[in-house]
This record gives sequence, C-alpha cells and structure tokens, in this order.
Amino acid sequence: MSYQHQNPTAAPATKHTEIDAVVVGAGFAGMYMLHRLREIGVSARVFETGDGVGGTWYWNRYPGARVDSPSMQYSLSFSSEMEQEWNWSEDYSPQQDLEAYANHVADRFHLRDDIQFGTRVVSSVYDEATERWIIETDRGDQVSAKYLITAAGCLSATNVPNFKGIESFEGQWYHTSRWPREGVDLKGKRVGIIGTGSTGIQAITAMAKEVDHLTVFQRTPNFSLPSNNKKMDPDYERGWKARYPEHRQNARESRGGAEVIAYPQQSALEVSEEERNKVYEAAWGQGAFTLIASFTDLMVSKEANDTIAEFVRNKIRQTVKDPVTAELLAPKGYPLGTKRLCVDTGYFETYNRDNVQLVDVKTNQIKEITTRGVRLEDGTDYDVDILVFATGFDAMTGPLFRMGIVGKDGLSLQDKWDAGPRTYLGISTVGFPNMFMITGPGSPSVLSNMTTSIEQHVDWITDAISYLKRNALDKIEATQDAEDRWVEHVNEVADKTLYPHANSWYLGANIPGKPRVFMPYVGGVGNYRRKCDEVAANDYEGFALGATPSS
Ligand code: NA7
Repeated sequence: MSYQHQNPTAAPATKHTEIDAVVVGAGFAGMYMLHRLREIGVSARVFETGDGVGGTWYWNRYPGARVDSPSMQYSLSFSSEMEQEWNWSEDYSPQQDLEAYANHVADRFHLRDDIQFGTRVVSSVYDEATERWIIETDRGDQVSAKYLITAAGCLSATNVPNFKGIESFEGQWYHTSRWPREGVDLKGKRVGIIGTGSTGIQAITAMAKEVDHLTVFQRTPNFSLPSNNKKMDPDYERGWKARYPEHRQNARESRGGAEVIAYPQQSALEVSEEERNKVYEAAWGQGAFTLIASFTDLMVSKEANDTIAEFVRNKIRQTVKDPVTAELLAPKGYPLGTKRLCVDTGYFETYNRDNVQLVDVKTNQIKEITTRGVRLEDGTDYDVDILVFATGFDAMTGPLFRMGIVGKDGLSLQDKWDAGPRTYLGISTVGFPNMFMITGPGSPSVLSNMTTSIEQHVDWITDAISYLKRNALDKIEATQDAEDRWVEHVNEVADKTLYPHANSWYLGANIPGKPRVFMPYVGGVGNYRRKCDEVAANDYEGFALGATPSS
C-alpha cells in the first residue's frame, strides 16, 4: 500500500478568517466531521498538529503498533463503496495499514483542501459579544468560527512522567506515541522500556526480536489476551462484506460498538468450574469484547470476575517458563478488564527469551534516570542505550485542556472541570456554547470500538447543526439541569460496575494530581445511541437553543 502523506495542505488561514466551523484534529473523527459538514453546506477548517492525517495512527508508529479491535469492524462505515473496495491485510491491522487507510479516506473525499497540517490550536476562546469562537494556532492563525468541534482523540496528550534526571540521560529516549517516522535502529542496542499497558505490551513483543537486550520496567502487570492475529482470509473478508450493513447495525446496537457473536444469558457463578473454563477456553483468542461477554456478570461481580482473572493468570503461568517471572507478570489486586484489557501477539512468550529481563518497579520504584540509564530506589542501576517511555497519556481531558478552551464569563474548561469532567452526553458542556466534543468524557468513547462511536457522534453533531439551520437557529448549549442529571447517571452506572476498583487512566489515576473520576460512559454503545437519538427527536431536549441577533 502506498500513500502520499505530503499531499497539499490547506493554505494557512489568514488573520481574522471567518468560517462556520473549526475542527481540531484530522484523525478519523476530524476527517469524517469535515466530510459531513461539507455535505450540509457548513464551511470548515481542520487544524492538525501532525503533518498527515490519521491521528492515533499517525502518531503511534512504535514497533508492534496495532489496533486491538478486528479490522473488519475498526473502520468507517459511512461509505459502502469504500467499505467494499478497501481490503485489510490482517485480522488486526498494524499501524501502517491504518495510516494508509486514513490517507485513502482523505484522498477519496478530497479532504486535505480544508485541513491545515503542522498546526496546533493553542487557544479557543468564546467571544460573548459576537457569540463566536476565536481560535488561535501556534502558527499565528486567528480564526473566528460559529462552531468549535474537538476531534483531537482521547489518547493524544502524551504522558512522560517527571522522572528526576531525565535531561541528563546520554542515550536516546522516545515516547512511544512520538516515535520518529524514519524509525529507530534498535539492532545491537540495550533498550529499556518503562510501561506495560497496551502499548508497552505490543512494543516489548516487537522490540525483543530486534534488540541486543531488553529491560522491561513494570509497575503494574496487565491482563492480556492473544489476538491470534493472522493474514486476512479472503473468504472471511468476502463473507463479512456481503453482510456489512447487518454487521454494522449489530455493532451500533451492541454494548462495545463491535459485533459480538452471542450475548451471555448466564452468571459465571451459576455454572460449574469445568463448564466455566470451557466457555473461557472457547472465548480465549476471540478478542477482549468476546471474553468479557462470556457471562453476564464478569464486570459487575468481583466473585465472577475472580474466576476469569484466575483463568488468565493460569494461562500466563503455563506460558512463562520461569515461575518467578510468571508470578510477577500475573496481574493481581484489581479485577480483569478494569484497566484496559490488552490484546497481544505473543507477549508472555517474549519472557522466555534470553535477551529479555523483567524488573519490578512497584516494590522497588524508579528513583531517577541517570546519564547511563535507570536507577531504582535501592540503588540498582540498569544501563541502556535507548530508553522507551510507554507511559501512556493524560487521557480524555488532556487533549481538550491543551487547546486552551475558555467559555462564557472567561471560565476555562480546565477550571470548570477542576474536580473532573462534567458534560451532557459527553458531547457538550454548560458554559461552552456551540462547542461539540467528539467522543468526549461522559460518552462510551474509549470503552467502545472507536470508529463506531466516532461515526455516531459525528452524525449526531451534523444532525444538530442541520436542525439549527432548518429552524433559523445557530446557538446550542447544554442546560445545567441536563448536565447534572447526565453526570449523575454516568457515575451511577460506573459505580454499579467493577471499573472504579482499579487505578486506571479511565479514572485519571495515572496522572499525579488528576481528580479521580470515572470518565467514559459504561452504559453501552446501543443504549447510549438510543438516548442521543431520543434527545434529538425531542427537539434537542436538555439543550437551550437560540439565534444570535445578527443571524
Ligand atoms: P497506559 O495503559 O496508561 O500504560 C502506561 C504504562 O506506563 C502502565 O504500565 C503504567 O503503569 C506505566 N507507568 C506510567 N507512569 C509510570 C511511572 N512513573 N513509573 C513506572 N511505570 C509507569 O498507556 P498505553 O499507551 O499502554 O495505552 C493507552 C491506551 O491506548 C490503551 O489503553 C488502549 O486504549 C490504547 P501503571 O499501570 O500506571 O502502574
């Protein structure tokens, strides 16, 4: 597959450009939003920090980067022609295929004309006098827009922990989501990697095969399932494509935004251990959504969850030859699935290699980075040539805060959300009129197959703007009451699950000082969609609509 990532970019906006909508980010969300806005005759400019489209798949080009939803489902459904024409090469797509696909989307719909690359939005201020958003970029653009639409992703604000001494390190260091396009030569190198989340697990598996020696610094072990990834079977792909509309509809109505073969009817505790393990064995290797859907209560009952957690721990014990390493890799102390479930291609087997060493930095923490590597609290030194930070992101709110968003009464989004994000439907927040967040906090977002949730939000936002236009309106803002009730509902459903029982990025627990609030909506993609549709059908219930005097 080939693509041109240096295709023409929109000419820089001149000072004081006026436009209908500014979209921040040119990943799948920003691109599809632009496409839909054009369809309804709304002029738009997309600002994108990167030099190309793809968002997550532009930035995350570390070795082993791969999506953990099946390729046939992790794609855009809005164009049936594109859906039929495009061929995926593997069951779970690698970054290269996803970036190529993103470029194909941009080319096919001529999106680049309205995307300004290499440009970061640094300030987005609502001007109450004109009732417009004033958006400024690091390149000096100043644009006035009726609508501000954030499409900057949930996991794009990089987190590099503030380790003492990092600036003194004499080797090279990289965060996985800022991996150089030209790659990094790892051959013959001693590499250290900090972090064993989804990213670390993929990068460790891939890098171990290249490096001379790999030291893995693990704070919390993660549950990870085999993807059983393989080359796409053309018959399977043909079969899937023949029934694409049906598959997509099932995904839209599902809990996780991906089609699940069969929903469970039974509690894990209703069946014998033998029967239970048979079910787990059958779901093993069928992906995270399928495993979690093995029984009705795996995410709500600690006792039920213990059964699947122990099943996975035993898989790890059977795979990793050294029993001490196996035990260190076996996650304990939090329920399976409450930290993002990882999907791998031979992760645990990697620890049977002679050139891979696991270091526990939970009991013996990282004290500092030295000129030569990593020093732990007890003074042990690990010398490395290259240090890789697979340390994740300031999730969900981080990307929004980095846009310098200030709403009515000079209130910044950061100040409003000082105690955690508050939204109506995860799309809108009081005090920030005409601002829409694609997959914002309070929506299923990161708990779902992102492409399904992105399309749902983009379609909803497009319909909302069309509704305003049809009714000679141009102002929409959530009401306080609707926001309060939604926040309460989001918390209520989260509290019924095991999710709040882990120190996860879903709760902001990975960022020192971040308020501990469960950010995504756990009520399920299908239910959530119905609620959003109901709101729209009831003339945007819970929103105050209006017209600016000049319009
Ligand atoms: P994650 O899932 O946030 O993982 C980050 C990892 O880095 C995790 O193992 C952390 O341990 C570790 N970490 C973070 N800070 C430190 C410090 N200070 N010391 C040691 N270890 C640290 O990010 P990923 O990029 O892997 O995945 C993000 C999402 O992308 C993923 O969930 C998918 O949705 C795709 P911790 O667990 O906090 O103890």
